[in-house]
Amino acid sequence: MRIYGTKLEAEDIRADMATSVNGLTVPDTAPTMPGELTATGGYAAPGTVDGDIRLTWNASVDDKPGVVYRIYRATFLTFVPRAAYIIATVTTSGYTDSLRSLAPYYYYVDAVDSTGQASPMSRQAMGAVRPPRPVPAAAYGMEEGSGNVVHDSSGNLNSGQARNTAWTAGKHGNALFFNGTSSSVDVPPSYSLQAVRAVTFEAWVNPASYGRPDNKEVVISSAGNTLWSSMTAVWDNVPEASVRSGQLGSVRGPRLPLNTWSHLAFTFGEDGHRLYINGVLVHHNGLHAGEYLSGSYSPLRIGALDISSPRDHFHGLIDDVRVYTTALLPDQIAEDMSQPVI
Ligand SMILES: [Ca+2]
Ligand SMILES: [Ca+2]
Repeated sequence: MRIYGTKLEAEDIRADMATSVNGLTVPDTAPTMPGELTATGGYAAPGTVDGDIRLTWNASVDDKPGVVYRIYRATFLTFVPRAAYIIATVTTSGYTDSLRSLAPYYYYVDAVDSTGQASPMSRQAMGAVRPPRPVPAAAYGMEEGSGNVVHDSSGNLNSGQARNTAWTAGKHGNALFFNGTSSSVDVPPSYSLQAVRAVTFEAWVNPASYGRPDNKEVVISSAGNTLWSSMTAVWDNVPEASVRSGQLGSVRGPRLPLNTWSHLAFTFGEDGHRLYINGVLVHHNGLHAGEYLSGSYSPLRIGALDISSPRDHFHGLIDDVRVYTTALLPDQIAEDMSQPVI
């Protein structure tokens, strides 16, 4: 402790901090433990099992600049971090571990200061590369802006024919306006659209009205009597989705606002039906786990029901339609929401 009869300047205080009262140098302190270590696996590249795992942690605090971090990695949970496991030394609190595979990896991080003192070891984090992201069976950005062909950008050649629609500004770029009485986009059946065990429908919708009370305002429908979905404004004007003409029940959400863009996503898979609005799960019906769709050919219709004579027409704008024959996970739906179909 020091007591002065004068006011010290900052440099004097720092000088006092660095020396003890008896003139000895104050020992350097070790860095604090790197906090909140997380390891987040990215997707493997298509056709591979290789991807990146991103590590982040909270920076250590030390009394001097020049702290570096040592990253330890192993493939088994019980490993004890030591020098042989160090894969990298970095100066910032983040690291991308590239070209990992699908098996889990286990990590620790510690900090070393300019005098060689090490912090306590971080807590362990586990991360794994995710299997390649599902690719759509069909994806429509509706960017054409003229003509009647609506191109599929999935690579599966499932282009559609627009009937009685109008091009207009959309959620992202252009979109199609559906008049509520005769508009639809019709996509012929194809092998790539066969939904056998699972399906996902996604679209941005901007309803202009809820239509007649008996109108289902269909956004996407597919597979005739096998896969059926009406995604906005069923009998009481709320979004609803189902498969097999509703034989396995349905999922419903709160009414969508008119003249406003909302993102709708419907998934059906081994654990049932899920309906998401703006990326938020609003209804999960898991009662029919283990039941699957039939493998029949699957015509696809946007903006109307997929029967030979279209009905239950949607009124308003539709943009960025995606169809998968897998059930997307919630974070994958959020990714699609944030990215236009290109
Ligand atoms: Ca230090
Ligand atoms: Ca668009």
